[in-house]
Amino acid sequence: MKEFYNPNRESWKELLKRPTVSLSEIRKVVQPIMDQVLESGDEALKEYTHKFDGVAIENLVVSTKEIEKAGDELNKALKTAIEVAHKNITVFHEAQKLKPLKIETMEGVVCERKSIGIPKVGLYIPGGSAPLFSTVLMLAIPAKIAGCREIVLCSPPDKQGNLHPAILYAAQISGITKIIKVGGAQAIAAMAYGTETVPKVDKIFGPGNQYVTAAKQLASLEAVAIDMPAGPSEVLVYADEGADPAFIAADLLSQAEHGVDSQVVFVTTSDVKLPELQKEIYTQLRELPRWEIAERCLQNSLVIILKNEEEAIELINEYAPEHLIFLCKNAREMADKIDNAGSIFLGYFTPESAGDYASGTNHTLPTNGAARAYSGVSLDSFVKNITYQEITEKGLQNLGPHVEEMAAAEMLQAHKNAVSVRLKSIKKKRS
Ligand code: HSO
Ligand code: ZN
Repeated sequence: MKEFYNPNRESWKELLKRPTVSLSEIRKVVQPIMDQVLESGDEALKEYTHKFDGVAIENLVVSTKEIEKAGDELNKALKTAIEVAHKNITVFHEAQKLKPLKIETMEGVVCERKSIGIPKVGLYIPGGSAPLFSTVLMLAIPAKIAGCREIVLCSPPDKQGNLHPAILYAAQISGITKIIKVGGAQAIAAMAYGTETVPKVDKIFGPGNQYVTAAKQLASLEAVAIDMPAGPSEVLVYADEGADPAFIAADLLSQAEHGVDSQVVFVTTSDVKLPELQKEIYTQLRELPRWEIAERCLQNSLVIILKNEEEAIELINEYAPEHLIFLCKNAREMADKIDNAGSIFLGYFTPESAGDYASGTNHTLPTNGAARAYSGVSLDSFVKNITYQEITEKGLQNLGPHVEEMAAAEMLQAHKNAVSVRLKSIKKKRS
């Protein structure tokens, strides 16, 4: 990790730049795949699965039997853990339900707002070296609570043509029944356009590699919405002298092991013993099965030592981390000054992994500085709000003349007439 002592403010922007990749080259690879899926549907999906995943798939749909027996292949402790996570994520996302709103803005004029589940949603779950079955819970649970009517899950098969049983089990306990063995840009295209077996959806969710991200962006230019542009994982850890270097090291490594393009940043203002921390990082790193990935990620990562807490807050807000961990005594006080972060972890005993898996918050969060303007996935991501209004005769008499006035000033006579004809009719009835 590169160390920076009191970097001056002018250098922050450059210092905090993420190692970004340009998606324009990748789009050139992805576009023909998407076009092919649009043209030949399932046949294209099978071809690409053969080409990219190295397996010939007869039936793209996971059978009910496969889903039902997935639990038998998992040990009891893992099943219990998935169930605990399921419960906590459900409790937190249930609590996000908004009550319908109804208010009389003026006598006889009633305005309402009600949230409705997006009817058809598609969830993408990456395969590869680590099967992220936790992401199934993070997406499927809020989709169910929101009342989405059709939920389809796509994930790439392994060389034997199967999905990981933990992915199937997490889907099963979340009530997902339509699971398709397809990954990559072809899966995104299938959900965006629809094929014989994959229904066309209204919104696509979930992380993925650069091809999946590029496909989501291209799909979003057409008739489908996407959750957010997902980039490599990040964490910023802030610690005071009371923080155990073993905790700091473990938290930094927990994100570094995600991928070589992940970024971890350590910020402090106090006497955290950096040589001790560096030693601890390398001791823990040696023991990790994914040490090579984590080590390469650390090469892009930063240690920043600042003068005081105010400066630290400013730098954190400038960086807008996906995950922010406060390993310090005054964690709450610091957190209250943060405007830009995806999710904040408070105090010495709150590791980010808790939120990644099981505390209840969602782990699909804005990366690459998007936390300046975006929130992570939540129940809101799976609903849209419809507004309603109902106006009585009396209400139109109160409001109508003002609408007529405004419409006339905008030179929109037909708008004005829609009020005038009614006001005339009311007048006639009453005379
Ligand atoms: N930290 C990841 C989510 C995850 N971690 C899944 C473990 N499994 C999101 O930034
Ligand atoms: Zn993680």
